[in-house]
Amino acid sequence: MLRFVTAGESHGQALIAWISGLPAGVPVDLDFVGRELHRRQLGYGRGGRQRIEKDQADFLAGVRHGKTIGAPIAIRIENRDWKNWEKALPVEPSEAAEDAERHLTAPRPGHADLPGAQKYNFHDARYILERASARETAARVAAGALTKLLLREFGVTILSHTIAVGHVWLEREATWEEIVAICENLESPLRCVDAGTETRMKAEVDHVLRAGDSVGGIFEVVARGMPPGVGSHVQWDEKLDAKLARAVMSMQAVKAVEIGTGVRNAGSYGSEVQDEIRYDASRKRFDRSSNRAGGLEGGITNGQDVIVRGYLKPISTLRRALLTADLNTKEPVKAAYERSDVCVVPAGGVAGEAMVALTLAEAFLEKFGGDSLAETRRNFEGYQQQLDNF
Ligand code: EPS
Repeated sequence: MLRFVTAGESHGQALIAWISGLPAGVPVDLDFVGRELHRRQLGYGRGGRQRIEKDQADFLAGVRHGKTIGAPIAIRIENRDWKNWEKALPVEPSEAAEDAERHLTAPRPGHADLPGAQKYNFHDARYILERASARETAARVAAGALTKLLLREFGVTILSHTIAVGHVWLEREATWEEIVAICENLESPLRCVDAGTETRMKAEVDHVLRAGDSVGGIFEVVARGMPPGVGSHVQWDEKLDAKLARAVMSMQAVKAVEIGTGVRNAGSYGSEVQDEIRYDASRKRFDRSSNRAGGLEGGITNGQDVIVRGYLKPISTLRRALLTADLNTKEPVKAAYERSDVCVVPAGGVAGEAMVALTLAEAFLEKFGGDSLAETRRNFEGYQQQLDNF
């Protein structure tokens, strides 16, 4: 059973990712993991924090001689910013810390600040925002990179690109080749495959930066190479589309998830939506003339690209602050502002890739199992034969 959790606060010592259930013998390409962490740090519209951090995965357990050993894997990612927060957030009780403490009592509308403070009975949202922060997605990306490496062994590649930033949309389909190219181009400001659209997206970010506002958008994760038959239609909690929706919805600031062109499909006729089936005798596989279903039918992969879109609301930390009520005085005040990003759509896409990879790997291992990569591969190859002879 593949499981993963994270620990860590935005300005604490470090982030921790813990992942267990990967078979033994998966090659762990450390450069690949580092590159994934680096990709998540990029993007036009990020705040000053990314100039402080240089995320690196320190493997504490579960990987030896460059391969997984079947044991739980623990990864540590240092927060370089911790040195600026040590006095404010000491582990031990410290009276001297009081001057350094950075209380936040004017909860930001849209943030976890207020419901979290009420739930944990703090009259200061500091501890809430520390954990609610999307800094945590660095740990997800590290864990997700390991599942990408597992899936890569079976010919699965997971990438993402930006569909919308604020009011600016990519108004055409992106080809797989374009998505591959834009993911390789680490200089691309917003990871949008269309240069003209990306320029307009940048202008949207510039606009909110000037206005003290923030902007959301849509990222699209595409997983190519998943075999048909992963996931299940038989029970609500076994449906792979549902698991993907939960995984992506769990990301900070994501307020909607779409599989394929699910939103548009709801307003179209059946004949315009369903993807017609054909048989490709050369590959001995069924195929489709389109992929509006996003590679999933009945909660099962159908062999087409798995396509998951995450809709990010604009970040709730605003320089031009909205009205709120103080946690202590209950008086109307302006919401707190502290250093923040104004647009995180490309970073959201990288974290979305990780969540999709973790979810697909879990379902993949449920179907093919195996304690060692060789055993998983035998099971996978047996199934490929079954498909060949179908
Ligand atoms: C975040 C606020 C900003 C972001 C942070 C998420 O951090 P800070 O308050 O230190 O400026 O940069 O994201 C990251 C640090 C990261 O690595 O993604 C928040 O409040 O969610």
